[in-house]
Amino acid sequence: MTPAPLPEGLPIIPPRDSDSHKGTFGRALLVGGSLGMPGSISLSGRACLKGGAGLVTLAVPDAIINTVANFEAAYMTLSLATDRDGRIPFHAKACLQEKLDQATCLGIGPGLGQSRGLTLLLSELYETFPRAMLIDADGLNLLAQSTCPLANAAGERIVTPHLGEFRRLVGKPHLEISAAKEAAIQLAAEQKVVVVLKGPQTLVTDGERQWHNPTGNPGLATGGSGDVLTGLITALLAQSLSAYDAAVLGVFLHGLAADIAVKQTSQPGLTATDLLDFLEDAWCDYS
Ligand code: NPW
Ligand code: AMP
Ligand code: MG
Repeated sequence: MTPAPLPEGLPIIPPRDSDSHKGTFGRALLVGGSLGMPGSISLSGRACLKGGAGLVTLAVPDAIINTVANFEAAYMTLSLATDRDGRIPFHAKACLQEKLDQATCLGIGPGLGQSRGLTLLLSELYETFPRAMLIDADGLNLLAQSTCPLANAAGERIVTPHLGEFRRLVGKPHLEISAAKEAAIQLAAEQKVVVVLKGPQTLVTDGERQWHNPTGNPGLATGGSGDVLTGLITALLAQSLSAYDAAVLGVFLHGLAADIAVKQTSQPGLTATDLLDFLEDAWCDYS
């Protein structure tokens, strides 16, 4: 069947040059995972590869390194020693430094958990990492607890909250979706970040532009689907898209993969792991 025409305003990625190599498509660094949640960052990692990043490294707590490494052979892993609570401590930044220096972009948060040390680490990375950085899941909860103003960023920043996470981020526990969309536009404009407010018809905004995403379906209402989105947008950052373009194209392809997937899996039968296998179909419809 012929795919539907692409909507106006969708960012275009040019075809790959025949002389390109893996370095051309960027080095993505993903930080996350904890005991009980090794799957989240693994899903992000594979999505990042399927999103086209040239090299992907996952930095995870030592307790889950084998589980994460066994999920996918094509990404690299960096094992981080944890504190007594099983959380990555603030001083892990020293172990991350070499990878941070090499990274084209950084994605942080899926399954990370929360602690005082992690709040300090996330704030430090937010304020000092000089290239694009995406913050999701527990990374958003840490940001909500941090005293670091969102505007204090050393590079482009994307936050990808669902409504519950957005309410925590702005400290308004009763915000309804329409008010949240207005607040997201205001937050993006005031703090100079890209906000991806996830849900049905995900909103992407940089405060000036808004993208109301037309793809996706309730099959995505399943654990781990947001973690896949994190990896996908991070992959697009690795390929040098601007933060806004990476977020728009990421949510579009993520939803499109789900729309293609449910024709085979049904909505209840779709899992985040299945979704990864349909990202390639989404790319085919896009190109
Ligand atoms: P309620 O009561 O359900 O209506 P949390 P999380 C509310 C990791 N994961 N979409 C909701 O309200 C993530 O990466 C690991 C969603 C509830 O009060 C995170 O690190 C997996 N929620 C961590 O788990 C697979 C909405 O928000 C709260 C909402 C926690 O992330 C799963 C839920 O938010 C998961 O990805 C909306 N549109 N609107 C793995 N395999 O390792 C309101 N809410 O508590 O931050 O939980 O999103 O599951
Ligand atoms: P998370 O809650 O972080 O796992 O993210 C869930 C992902 O699934 C986001 O990309 C949402 O936009 C998407 N999603 C969840 N529910 C729906 C829905 N009913 N329709 C379309 N997309 C959805
Ligand atoms: Mg999530």
